[in-house]
Amino acid sequence: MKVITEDPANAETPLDVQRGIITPNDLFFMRNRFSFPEIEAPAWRLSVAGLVEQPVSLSYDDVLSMPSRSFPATLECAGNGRSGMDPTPEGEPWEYGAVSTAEWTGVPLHLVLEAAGLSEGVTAIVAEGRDSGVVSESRGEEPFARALPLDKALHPDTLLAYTMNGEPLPVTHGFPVRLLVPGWYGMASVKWLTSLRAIKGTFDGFFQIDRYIMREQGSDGPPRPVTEMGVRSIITTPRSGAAAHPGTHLVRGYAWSGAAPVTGIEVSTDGGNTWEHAEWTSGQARYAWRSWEFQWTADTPGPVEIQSRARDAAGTEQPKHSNWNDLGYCNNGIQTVQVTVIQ
Ligand SMILES: Nc1nc2c(c(=O)[nH]1)N[C@H]1C(S)=C(S)[C@@H](COP(=O)(O)O)O[C@H]1N2
Ligand SMILES: [Mo]
Repeated sequence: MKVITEDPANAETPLDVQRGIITPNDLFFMRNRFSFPEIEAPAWRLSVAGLVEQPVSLSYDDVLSMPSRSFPATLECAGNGRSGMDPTPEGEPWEYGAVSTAEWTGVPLHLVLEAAGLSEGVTAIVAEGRDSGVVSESRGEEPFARALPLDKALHPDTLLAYTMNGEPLPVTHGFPVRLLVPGWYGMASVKWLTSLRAIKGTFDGFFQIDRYIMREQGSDGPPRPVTEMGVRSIITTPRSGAAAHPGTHLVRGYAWSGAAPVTGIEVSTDGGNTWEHAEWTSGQARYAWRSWEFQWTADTPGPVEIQSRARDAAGTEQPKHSNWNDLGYCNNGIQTVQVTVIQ
């Protein structure tokens, strides 16, 4: 792993170790605000309360005994690629490896919410994790908590996830139970989940109103919460800075989008002047990225800029540059890999 900070543990998956669609658990990127909470499964409870008819408290075994679903989904940190923004905003200096994919199993969240019975007028579910710490001088200590709008909370693909690639969730990824909000940036997938609270109106937690919001340059509107992952592709081979001899080389990478499956992938080896179709090497999936490859023939010695550009089934094309914002989120702009052709 490429370690960004030791404690809290923040680390990205080195791009060139990624193979196939699934990221092994021990290579899956990690994003943590605080130190890991250690939870004993038998002592853990999930409380479902707030504006509900019947508050519910679930044990780990209760969750395991409920109907479950499994599917692969890509999780990307909203700060992935922040170091590629110009000027570089404050925050963890992620390159392009704060994104990974796992096969998740869990209970559709709506089953648990329906068991508690949501009251009339509920607009969001506040999901809170066991981890906490001082978030700012004025606010003091707060847990990691996020409000999920009701429609997304009730979507059948939003899970209380308890396995990752067929194993119980590792401590580092939210044991015993986390939210899995597929298609959305990672901050929505609250780890070490301990409480779900049905609310009406707004939630003013630090990670809701001071972080994971878009304050776009030149826009006077109120900040928007960060939600769905933008359409994006990354190049995993070659590495930026690599040297290549004249001849044929394989360019490889991944593409994904929160809105819809990705259906188009193109590569440019002349800094974005001309584009050619690359080949998918995995099938279409609703929430998982797809792998692709492209045969590049290096000829004239000198510097070459390799880029990739994805398009999703909703018709959205990956932009050349994303909108710069002071917290450095949602950089789905095209990545440039610099390679030098040498004799
Ligand atoms: N409780 C809790 N949940 C959390 C976080 C956290 O710090 N605490 N970080 C969030 C962020 S910003 C991301 S990108 C994902 C990362 O999930 P991972 O560490 O399993 O890759 O977890 C989210 N859920
Ligand atoms: Mo994140």
